[in-house]
Amino acid sequence: MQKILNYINGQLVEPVAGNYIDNYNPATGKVYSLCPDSDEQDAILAIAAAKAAFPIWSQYTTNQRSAILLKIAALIDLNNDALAQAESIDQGKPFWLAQKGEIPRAQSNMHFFATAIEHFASESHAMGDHAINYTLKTPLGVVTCISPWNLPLYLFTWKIAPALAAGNCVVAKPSEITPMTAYLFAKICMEAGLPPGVLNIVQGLGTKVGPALTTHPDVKAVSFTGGTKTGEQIAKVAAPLFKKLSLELGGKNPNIIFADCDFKKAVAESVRSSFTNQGEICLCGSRIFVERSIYDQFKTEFLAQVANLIVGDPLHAATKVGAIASKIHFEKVMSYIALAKEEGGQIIAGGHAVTLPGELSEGYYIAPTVIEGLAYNCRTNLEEIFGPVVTIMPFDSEEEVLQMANATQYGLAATIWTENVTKAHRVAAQIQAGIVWINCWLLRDLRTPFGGVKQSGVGREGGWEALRFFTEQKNVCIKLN
Ligand code: TXE
Repeated sequence: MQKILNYINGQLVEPVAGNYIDNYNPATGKVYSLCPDSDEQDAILAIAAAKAAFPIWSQYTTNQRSAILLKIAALIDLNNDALAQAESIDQGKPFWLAQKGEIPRAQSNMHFFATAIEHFASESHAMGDHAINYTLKTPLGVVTCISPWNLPLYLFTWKIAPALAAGNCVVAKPSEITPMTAYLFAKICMEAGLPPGVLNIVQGLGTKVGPALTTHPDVKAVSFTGGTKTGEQIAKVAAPLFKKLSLELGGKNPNIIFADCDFKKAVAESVRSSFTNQGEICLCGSRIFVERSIYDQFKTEFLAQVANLIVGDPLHAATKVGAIASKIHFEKVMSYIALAKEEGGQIIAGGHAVTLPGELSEGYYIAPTVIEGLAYNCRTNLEEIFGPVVTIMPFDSEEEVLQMANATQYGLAATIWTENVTKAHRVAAQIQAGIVWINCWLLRDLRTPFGGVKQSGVGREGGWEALRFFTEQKNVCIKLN
């Protein structure tokens, strides 16, 4: 049985206590590897290694740091298909999604910040001829990056790249549900010549290693992506210690379809935004609001396309919906389908688990599910399900749909379909969200600020925002005469 290892001080090492947890392949429901069951000792070793490496790494020029990060990006590209297969087996997503989307995005994350850092300059402000200010941007020191199981390598590198580029040393904690590609990434970093201790990866349960990674005095910042509840726990322990915090949390995103939309595009893209990655993307549009005059037509066409989505072996090219990432999450999603029925919803597509033949018979599969007839403010429409489940409902006015869309505790993303540009801008301005897509979904420019409002998180990632988060700014003012 393959043993995944921690990556500490430039070495692939066993957890100090020698304990491991089973790592499942969600497509088969079988254990296929072992993940280190690290504890506080491992976290402390990793933090110490990062601290020891910081004087060296922070003194590298941006060009030297950039060169190593570019090598890592090139090696991700070289290993794209192997990483994609590992990701698909570990997380349950279709191989083609990892191969064409997520692993190339991990490469882009590394490449983007390897080049951005070369243009992240200090600023100066002259006060007439009697004084001048300059603002230095210096790395923080040791930072921790904690990532979830839905887009494992994609989100892992999204945090690590800016942190390293800015000159910090990192202790990273991938999800215990999807440890594999972080382990393969460690090997890539060793091959690229990343100096020992600059990046350290501690595998295992967040509840076990998390507290040390979020409260240790040498940790200057915590960048977290995951559930809102866990974000709350981390904030509770890290905020009183005045650590910088970036929290990217859950979402319950509205997908608003006006009658004057490009109908064909709106339907096709709504199928994509509902069920890509089994709906396990916090940016998915899980609440579909359709203007009443086209509601029946949209619903008919939408359901026809949903019916064509093949639930299958994640490694098969025809599969559109793979396995749910874990048994626990499978049960959570199924419980929300049951709740929707209790709340008076009608299941108009899916609504059940799928049993596949042969060695996949014990895998975790759920049919793409569409539910109508629910109140906009029932639990099913307010709480994050994070699976292949969407609700659909009509609306009669802009005011009504804005009130329903903004009714949740979340505010991450929103999608608006209309060909009326004035309406698009007006509605986008009133949606409570950090990201709004108009006539598209998940179209990403890495320079843009990424993050949510309300209980979808605090802070922004991406572009200069990420580099600002991972640096301190010091203003020096010099009197000239
Ligand atoms: O979260 P958890 P999950 C959200 C998504 C969903 C959730 C899925 O909407 O709600 O994340 O991720 C570690 N101290 N987003 O269920 O449990 C844990 O080991 C320190 C939003 O995995 O929060 C794992 O590595 N760490 C996002 C990580 O936290 C702890 C995009 C996340 O686990 C910990 C993706 C603790 N006490 C998912 N407890 C966005 N907005 O971009 C757990 N962990």
